Parts: sequence; structure tokens; C-alpha cells
Amino acid sequence: MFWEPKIETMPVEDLHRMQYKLLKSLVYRLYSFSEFYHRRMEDAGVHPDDIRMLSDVKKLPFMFKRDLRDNYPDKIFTATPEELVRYHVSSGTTGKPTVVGYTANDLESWTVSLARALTSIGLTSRDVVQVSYGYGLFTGGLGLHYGAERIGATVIPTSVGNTERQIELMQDLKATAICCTPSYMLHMGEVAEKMGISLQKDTQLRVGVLGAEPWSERMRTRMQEDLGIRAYDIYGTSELSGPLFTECTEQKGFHVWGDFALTEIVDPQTGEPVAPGEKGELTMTILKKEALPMVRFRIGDVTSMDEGVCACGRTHPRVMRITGRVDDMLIIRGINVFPSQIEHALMSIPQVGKHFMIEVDRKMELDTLLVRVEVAPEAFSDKITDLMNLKAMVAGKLRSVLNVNADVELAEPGTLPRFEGKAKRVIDRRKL
Ligand code: DLL
Repeated sequence: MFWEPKIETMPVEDLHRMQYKLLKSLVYRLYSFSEFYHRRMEDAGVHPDDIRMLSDVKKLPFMFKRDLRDNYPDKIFTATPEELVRYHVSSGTTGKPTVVGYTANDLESWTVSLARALTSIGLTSRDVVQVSYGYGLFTGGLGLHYGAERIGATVIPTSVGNTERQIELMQDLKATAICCTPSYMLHMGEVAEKMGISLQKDTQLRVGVLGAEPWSERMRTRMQEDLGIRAYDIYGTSELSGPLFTECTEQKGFHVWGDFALTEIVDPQTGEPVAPGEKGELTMTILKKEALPMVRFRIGDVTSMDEGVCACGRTHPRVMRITGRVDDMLIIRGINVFPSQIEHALMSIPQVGKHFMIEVDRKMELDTLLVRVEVAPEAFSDKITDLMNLKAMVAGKLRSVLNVNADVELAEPGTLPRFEGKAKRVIDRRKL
């Protein structure tokens, strides 16, 4: 258990005062010590002295994922190499990935955020938590691992894949909670059934901590009924550390710890704040991050915010379920994939043509990605072996760029759809 009532239930006015102080010192620090932020603030005509109240945050310029790509890998870090203790890496919008650095204090705030979150869904030191998010460059595994350990729970660090073994371990080690993507949870349910195991009756599983991709209330109901668990939504993005916030047992939105992040919902077109409770683009300022502070980071996720006090007593604002994206990012098995990355990878192979289609579907509860691409006329051959080699090469290239397996279909030159006006290259057949 990790319960900090003085912070988690503090009066909203005190919380705002604390956020203002944190914001002010962050802005001074960045203006004084970071060339990037200094220049950004000068270009926007704002000086740290202009931040006189919390709502003055809107005077500050926005940040976007492209700022990380343009400053690859670490040009806007605000910690020295000696201070850095970890990197995580996530998909960028084109060729270059996004690198996030952490100091020891950054890891500590991340851990605290998740320890509070896991406590808010009722997990304690008596729980056995199976972490089936990827460990490694993805943030899900290690983030939840340390959060769960901080509450004194016992962690089974299974990472993703090898589903039958996961189910055996879940049974043998009596896992009571599992952390994974909602689609992997459903897949596990199906595999278990095939193994003659009912997750409901033959395991101790009672809680799912499910996120990293969009899912719906309908899916939650189905999962709670079929698998006999309480399914909780967890949210975060690598740019802001990784998984950070969950719903509490009320299941009414993610508690965004206000001493950690300042949340705004803005109109994606104008950048202006939307009316309270209205939907818009989630925008966050991480108030405490040392290595890579993100100021007014436009995350691209569409949602709304409720600033009312939650029935659980926590006073920090709640962000509602994510209902979409303002851009074209796809999430395939929990991994972010931008159509622009696929295009970039394909166009680096001279033997493929300029036309391609991306088809996404869900089979046995797992996302599938099919990339259909025309062969360049000069590379087209009747020889099956040539085509097989090219197909393997394209699949290998996509795998190395996306970190996700894609099925590849080669098409004859001139056979894929042409578009007048905006191309519609992505067909997403998944239903939430
Ligand atoms: O997905 C971090 C994470 C790990 C969150 C484990 C939850 C659990 P990224 O790979 O950077 O980080 O992807 C972030 O995934 O902007 C959303 O579009 C989407 N996303 C994450 N959680 C949810 C969720 C991790 N609960 C991007 N519902 C975000 C809907 C989600 N979308």
C-alpha cells in the first residue's frame, strides 16, 4: 500500500497553489539553463515573470512529439550524462524514434505515481502482480514493475509473449493481478480456454491493469464478466515517463497526480482551452521531470477532464477514457505505429513502388497489420524466388523500424488503389 492522504486528498485550492509554485520554478529553471526552452519562450514573447498565476500556463508555447524527433536523441535533455540513469525509446513519427532520459529522481516520481495508482485500485503487499507489458525499450514493463514493488507486492516479470507459459505461471504463482494490454488480456483468456483452464475458476486473478491502447466500456464489461476480474484502465505515454495514471476503484477516469503533472484540455485546432468537461486534446506539463521536462506537451489523445472531487476522496483531477487521436497514429499490439514510418521504411527499398495500403484488423483478439505494396515496375519479376526474397526483405525492414511484425503482400505494378485528392491508405477494421 502506498497512500499519501495529505497529498492525494489535499484541498483543491492548496493543490493549485502547489502546482503554481512547481510551474514557476520549472519555468525559471528551463529559461535559465536550457537553450531550447529559452529560445522557445523568447519566440513566444513570454518571460518567467509573466507566470503570475496557474492559468498563465497558457502563455507558454506548446511542445509536440516532433520536438523530440527534431532534437534526436538527447539535444533537449536538461540533465548531464552523469545524472542520467536510464533511457527508454518509443516510436517516432518517421525514421527516428523518440528517446526519453531519466534521472534517479525521475524514476522515483514515476514509481511513486504508479504506487499511488496501484493502491487506488486496491492492490497491497499481499498481491502477486504479473507484469505482462514489454520490458526493455518500452516503458510498460519496468514502470509497473517498480510501482508494484513499491507497494510491497510480489512481481512476476513475465513481459509479453509465450502465452501458455504465462498462464501456467499465473496459476502456479497465484497471480492476483495482471498488467497488460486489454487485447492481450482477451487473448490470454482465449488461450487459457484452449488449455482447458478458466481464468475465472482456476486462477486467483482478480484485477487487470489494462492500457497502452484504446479500449471501451463495452470491452470492460465483457472482460469483467467473462474473466471474473475487475478491469482498470491505465494511461501514460513514454514522453511523460511511461504508464503513470490509473482509475481508482470508482472506475471514473484516471487520477492525474497534480503534484506531478499539470493537465489541460485544448482545442486541437486553435490550442485554446476547451470549456470545462468538454472534449479536446490532452496536454500535459510534467512539473517535476529533471531530464526531459515536457511543457504543454500536446499528446494527441482526445478526452475530457473532470476536476470535481472523486467519490474515493481524492481531489486530483480525473482524465476520462481516451476516445481517439487527433493524428493518424495506430496502436498495434500496444505499440505506436505511424503510417508515415511505414511509408518511410518502404520508400527506402528501391525495389518497391510508390503505392501501398495498410490494413489493420483483429484476429483472436490480437491486432494484425498487413502492408500491401506494389513492386517497382523495373524490379517486377515472374520468378517466385525473387518475389519471396523481396517480401522477406520488406517484412524485415518493417519489423526493424516498427518493432511489430507486419504481414507483407506484394502487388503487381499499377494494381493498388489510386486516390484523387487525399490518399486513404489506412483501413482499420478493428472495433473497440
Ligand atoms: O503506451 C505507456 C503505457 C504503458 C501506458 C503501459 C499504459 C500501460 P507509448 O508507447 O508512448 O506509451 O504510447 C502512448 O498510447 O498517447 C495513447 O495514444 C495510447 N494509450 C496509452 N494508454 C492508453 C489507454 C505507453 N489507457 C500512447 N487508453 C498514448 C487509450 C492509450 N490509449
